[in-house]
Amino acid sequence: MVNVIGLGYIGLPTALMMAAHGVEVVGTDCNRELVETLNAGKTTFKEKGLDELFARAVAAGIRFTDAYQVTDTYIVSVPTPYDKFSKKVDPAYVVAAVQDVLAVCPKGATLVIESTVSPGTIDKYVRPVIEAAGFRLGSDLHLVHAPERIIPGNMVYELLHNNRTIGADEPETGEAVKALYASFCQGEIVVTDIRTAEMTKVVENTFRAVNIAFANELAKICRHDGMDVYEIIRICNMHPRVNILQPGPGVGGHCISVDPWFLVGDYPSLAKVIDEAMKTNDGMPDFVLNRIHEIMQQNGMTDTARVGLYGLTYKEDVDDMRESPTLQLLESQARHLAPPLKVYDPFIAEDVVENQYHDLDAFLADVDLVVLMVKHTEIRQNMAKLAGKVVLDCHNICDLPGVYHL
Ligand code: SAJ
Repeated sequence: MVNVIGLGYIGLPTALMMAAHGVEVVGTDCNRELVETLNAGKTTFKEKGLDELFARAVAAGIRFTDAYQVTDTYIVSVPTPYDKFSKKVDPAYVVAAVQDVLAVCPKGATLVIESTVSPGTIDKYVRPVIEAAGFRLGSDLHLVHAPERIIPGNMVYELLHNNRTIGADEPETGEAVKALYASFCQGEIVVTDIRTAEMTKVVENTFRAVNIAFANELAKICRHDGMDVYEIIRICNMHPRVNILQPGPGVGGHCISVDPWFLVGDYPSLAKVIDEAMKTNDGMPDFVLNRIHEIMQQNGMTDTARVGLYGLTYKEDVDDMRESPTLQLLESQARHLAPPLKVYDPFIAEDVVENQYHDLDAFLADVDLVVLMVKHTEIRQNMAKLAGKVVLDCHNICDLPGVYHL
């Protein structure tokens, strides 16, 4: 039996996927309300294919509880926040979960950490806790790091098809955990050591962050001299060895906007390109704010103009607002005297900010300048409704005449 600890964005789909593929799974989370919701037959966030997967897992016998189980395999998938000032990972939740596992687990069990951690975290924070509890690593407890790689918005597909990395101290343990993941994973599963697994995960997200920062910097250069950044990137990407990502209003989410900072925090004098890239991405909401003011001036709009932000989530078609560029922009805007911004997002049902709307038509009826912060499918399907508005399109998705870009 596998006990999955932490039933959030990664732990829940992983637990469900294993259960749906014949593994006996118990999901544990310290949040009782979350456990009750799952036990009432409801998922806790929106994700393509998740409800169907949930139904399959429940039919296969998955259970949810707040209690840690006595079993031979544990998968820890709890959050790893980072300290905004030191830029270092905060391993407190991982360490607490490991301690709770150690309190119940039999000798010889395997403990898999799925949470993303900065390179060296397992050596520095996890091994000492295990040894202090009287467990000998490699015999009393087998330690593994299997970082997740699935992208919100396409998690269920990617769980099935992505390649995976398993870092283990002993190759036999790595192979055993590989067999467990192979119960559902159709991708290649590479077995390596723990430190390498930690590093690869953070490097993958850092590569994407730096590439996006490059696109964002190009957008600024092109804006400065009136060039079309999208056309330039499109043509460059026709070269067989060039693949530039897209500029945007900022980089959000709990991964690309966080993980690269671990490297900056741990190697401040070495991680120069990464540091600059992260600052470029973090500066994008302010860049958008400046664009809003420029466009208002160009259209003779005064400070009483009605300006609306379309989108609150960190990216399209998810309900996750962590590190959202829109929230960052609103925080910056609050420091200025300009008029309050109106906000709407079809994925956010509860009121989280001031002047928030819950209906697209009502929102559009109340704004003159619309800023497309997120490219949700909903707005792509309703572009015609933007006719007659001044539009700042931060994702190059609107083909109405006269639209402004980054
Ligand atoms: N973004 C751009 N331009 C782009 C692509 C993305 O501005 O061309 C922005 C998005 O709008 C969003 C942010 O970047 O605000 C991050 O979105 P994302 O879709 O690039 O990535 P995440 O954070 O949802 O998921 C990433 C993925 N990592 C990689 O692709 C290397 C995913 O595979 C990881 O599993 C996930 O991080 C994670 O959990 O670490």
